[in-house]
Amino acid sequence: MIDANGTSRLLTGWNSLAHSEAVAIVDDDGACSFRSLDSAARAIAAAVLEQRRSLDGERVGLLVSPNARFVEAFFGVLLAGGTVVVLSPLHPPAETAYLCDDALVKTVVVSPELTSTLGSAGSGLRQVSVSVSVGNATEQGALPAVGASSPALQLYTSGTTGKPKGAVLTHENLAVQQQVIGETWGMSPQDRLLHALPLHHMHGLVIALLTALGAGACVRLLPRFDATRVWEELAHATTFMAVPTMYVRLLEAFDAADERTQERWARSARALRLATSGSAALPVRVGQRWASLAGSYPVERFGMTEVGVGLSNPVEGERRPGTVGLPLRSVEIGIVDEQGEPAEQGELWIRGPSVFSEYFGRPQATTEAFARDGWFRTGDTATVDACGYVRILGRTSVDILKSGGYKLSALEIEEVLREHEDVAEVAVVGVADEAWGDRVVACVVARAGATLDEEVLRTFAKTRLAVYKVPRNVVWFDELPRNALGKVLKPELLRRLRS
Ligand code: MLC
Ligand code: AMP
Repeated sequence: MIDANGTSRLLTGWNSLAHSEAVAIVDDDGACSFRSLDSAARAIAAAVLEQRRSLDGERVGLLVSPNARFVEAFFGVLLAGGTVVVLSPLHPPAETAYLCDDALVKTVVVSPELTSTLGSAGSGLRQVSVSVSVGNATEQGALPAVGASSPALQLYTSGTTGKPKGAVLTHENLAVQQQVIGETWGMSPQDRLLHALPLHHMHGLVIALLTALGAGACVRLLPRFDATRVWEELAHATTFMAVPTMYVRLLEAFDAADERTQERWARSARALRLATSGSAALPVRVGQRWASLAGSYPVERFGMTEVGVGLSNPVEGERRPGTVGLPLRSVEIGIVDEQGEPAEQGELWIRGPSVFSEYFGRPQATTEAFARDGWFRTGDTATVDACGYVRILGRTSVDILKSGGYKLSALEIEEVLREHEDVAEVAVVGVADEAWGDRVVACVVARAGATLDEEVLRTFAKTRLAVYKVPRNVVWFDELPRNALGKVLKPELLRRLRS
């Protein structure tokens, strides 16, 4: 349906590239042009539509490996008028089942090699193979018109209330991001982005993949992050986007390499037009070490699932280590105290056309996420320096952690650990760590007489949670420090863990 804001610029942008023979994706199987991706996307659209005229925003799950097929499935669902919900093989069936239930997913587009990871979550879902024949392609005229305000993507993000929430991003939200991030970072068809980020989050999917494709650039999609492979592939890239943990890993691999390899790798890093860091704070020491090899400090920027990139250091101009730079041209920011009044240091608020519309099926959480006049509360504490560069000082909630760039809810992890019969009490905290940002630690009081150990508890958690949410360490306590109301004192726990 076309709405008051017109048709989807995301899809008109895609259609304008659809006849191009330029290479859009290079994966481990070879190169694909925009034209061939578009033909396959139309075949997927026909398969998910099944004779209907439009999916009218219906949520469709994507459990597709990170290669050209992923892009075909993504645009196939959008061309059919659907909303993409990205699933991940990093999730156990219990978590996939939760996401599908919450999003009311009825159809999943699946890579044949990932079907088994659906497990019990697959029962009751219609499964469409990502490799449907291009001969099925729906003619251009048969595809529905999709409006700018239609939902395009539902990304799951952890919050302070237990289970992850589905942030609904419209076609216009994504089109604005493609345009403004592309402009800010000077993305062009001459770029070749090296991509090793997971595709079930904002960074890998929108900030990296969609922005590059929207600019007509080529994306080298790696099946997963592997430091040596990334170094080798950098020689063919102009652009690289990563989370801080990846820079830490790259520097470790560099230090372990022989001198000739180091020289070669450093040459590739120096030849890059742009290397960005985001999703978590880049430790200044790590950024400086990268700069000593690559000749320039990574462009650090701030983003969120609900916003996309909000602020960035400039590509041309001064990059200030330890800051996330200046607001993008589409973004307004405010820094406010607890009463919502302007303050030198306080919560960062963001407003603008890239900000999401709602948490799916959670009107109360949506209302709470916004302050007056459409300001989105980020939950980050920030301050601005004299030149307008913003510095992120931390989160307003001790229960939101960032590990390797993934946002995690301590409460969600605690709930799962509490299901183990030998756990009497549990509190999950993030211990500051240069490699991970927050290292997730479970502080556990075991039931009397139990013979629980760290590995048993981690294995138990892995059957219920994505691997990256599973605490890296378990520390045993006789009792947890609590206040008079019985609430666990997490700052006190962290102090004890440090001592
Ligand atoms: C992997 N592991 C993690 C982890 N990633 N544990 C905690 N936190 C993480 N982030 C676990 C593995 O399951 C494994 O567990 C062990 O660590 C070693 O695995 P590995 O193979 O060494 O790790 P690897 O798979 O290489 O993963 C590291 C990583 C990955 C940095 C590549 O974490 C990653 O891709 N992070 C990106 C997250 C991201 O894209 N966030 C964007 C959110 S959007 P075990 O038990 O087997 O030892 C956003 C908006 C914005 O934030 O601004 O961008
Ligand atoms: P997510 O919900 O996964 O999109 O994570 C968004 C959160 O990541 C933000 O609210 C910040 O806490 C954090 N974040 C993103 N980029 C940065 C950065 N450059 N520095 C510090 N924190 C960041």
